[in-house]
Amino acid sequence: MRPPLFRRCFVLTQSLCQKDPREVVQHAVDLGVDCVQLREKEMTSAEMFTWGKELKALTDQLRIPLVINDNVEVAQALCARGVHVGQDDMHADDVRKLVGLEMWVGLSTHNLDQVDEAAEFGVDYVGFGPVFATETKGYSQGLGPEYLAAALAIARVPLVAIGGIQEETLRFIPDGCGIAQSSALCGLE
Ligand code: TZP
Ligand code: MG
Repeated sequence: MRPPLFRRCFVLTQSLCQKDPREVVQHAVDLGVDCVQLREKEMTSAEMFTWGKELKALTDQLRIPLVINDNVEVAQALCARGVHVGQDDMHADDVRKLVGLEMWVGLSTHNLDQVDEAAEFGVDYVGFGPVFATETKGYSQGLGPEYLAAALAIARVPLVAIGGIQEETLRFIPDGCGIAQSSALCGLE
């Protein structure tokens, strides 16, 4: 298996931050975050581009990669390091054709079949979850750490666990698995 591209990704949504998101990013990086994914479901592309440009300058300065959730055009316009899509977004295969081989393509997965087929789409990593219950996406139940271990065992590309990963749940994440966190980091004060 290829080495992971990052170990701890901050899934950043401006409105979830308790203080200036730029300060939150800086704080998160001090805690060991080595990738930022910009996830702004409520913004127009223009708003996302404006905010993303500022964030890109910051992540460049901090020397960590910036990944854009869902919006391939914004990812390209920002020269982001990667783009992350879900099962209901543009198909990962088509994203790859659009962005070429340089940009990372990440894909969210929620079961073993999706993890298995992701490698065929030429993605660079998969997100897998929700591993635990999370209010961020309204899941009252997670898939559980055993299912995560099963996903990791069959994954042919690096796998990143997501959903409800907090200080208390971190110990259930197996070695070799990356993590992605939203609320735990957006809530930094
Ligand atoms: N996909 C599955 S759960 C989730 C996403 C984007 C949200 C994760 O957020 P949190 O706040 O770290 O539980
Ligand atoms: Mg999506």
